[in-house]
Amino acid sequence: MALLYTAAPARGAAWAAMFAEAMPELDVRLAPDIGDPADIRYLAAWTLPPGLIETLPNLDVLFSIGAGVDQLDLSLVPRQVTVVRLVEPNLAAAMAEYVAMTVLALHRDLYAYAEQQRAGVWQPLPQVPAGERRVGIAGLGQMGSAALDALKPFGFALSGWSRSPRTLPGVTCFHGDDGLRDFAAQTDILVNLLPLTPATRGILGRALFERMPPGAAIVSAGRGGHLDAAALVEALDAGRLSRAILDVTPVEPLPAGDPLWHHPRVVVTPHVAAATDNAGSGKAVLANIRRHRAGAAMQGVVARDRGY
Ligand code: NDP
Ligand code: OXD
Repeated sequence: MALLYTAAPARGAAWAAMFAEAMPELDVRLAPDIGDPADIRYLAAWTLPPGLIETLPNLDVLFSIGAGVDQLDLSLVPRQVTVVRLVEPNLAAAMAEYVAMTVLALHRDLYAYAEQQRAGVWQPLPQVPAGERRVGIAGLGQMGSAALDALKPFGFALSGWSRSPRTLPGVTCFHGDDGLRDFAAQTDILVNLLPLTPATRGILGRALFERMPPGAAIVSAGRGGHLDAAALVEALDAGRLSRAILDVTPVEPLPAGDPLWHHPRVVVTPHVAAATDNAGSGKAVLANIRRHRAGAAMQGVVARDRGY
């Protein structure tokens, strides 16, 4: 019985050492050293190397190295293979930090003060109490819930949007396509933590921006495919939106010369909001392999019809 690992080599080495101790009966193979493909029951990947999955006749589970699975072409994955995304506390904790950092920076005008400093301007801006700042989280899963927990102590007026109805203490919850309209209309800072699916592709676009209150800001740490970059630049230039903080961009790395690099009201970080942690991801995958071998439900199983 073997696990084939096909992503960053340093993490592969860390996993191999960890698994050798915790589950010696599992042979961890680091691509391209596949050995006998018939031994491989588990595959761990960020993206699928072309032509690989077809050569693994006994594959049971495909583990994503990240929380999202859109980067894996699931049409290549045989129906009998279970796809599992990463559910791991360090990932959620890192996302909570990123959201707290960016929301507070927007709320307290940090970027405006940085601009003023560059211009040598000493000018206090009006301070809005947190309770009057409406922060909306799109996506109320592992990432969204951790972000809400991090924001609660500041006293923001919190709301959230999901596909199915949710009830969360202290959070005004919206759901579904109809709920999106009302959610957007009452959100000053919108944080995107959605998975990328056919239903969410391009969601950060003109229709949404037009529903948001004038001067609203967005933070996107979901996926680049959520964003219509031209609509964003148009909304920023028209003053409809005040700022955008983007951890994910339609093309990654963001190409040289892309207008997002130099737009004065856009901040770009290079897809680092929550990086997969070597030890934490290894522990999570190991725990899921144990569950699978015991016939128990694994954590993070992807509903392939929903795409997340
Ligand atoms: P989950 O699957 O736990 O949560 C997804 C949430 O999105 C759920 O609340 C779900 O609704 C909601 N959702 C899905 N589709 C829709 C829709 N069509 N309309 C409204 N709501 C929808 O995912 P995670 O929280 O673990 O991760 C979310 C995403 O964050 C990942 O897919 C990945 O793209 C991104 N990510 C980015 C990272 C980075 O470093 N930038 C790091 C980690 C993750 P419901 O509750 O009804 O199911
Ligand atoms: C993820 C990511 O999906 O790092 O985990 O983006």
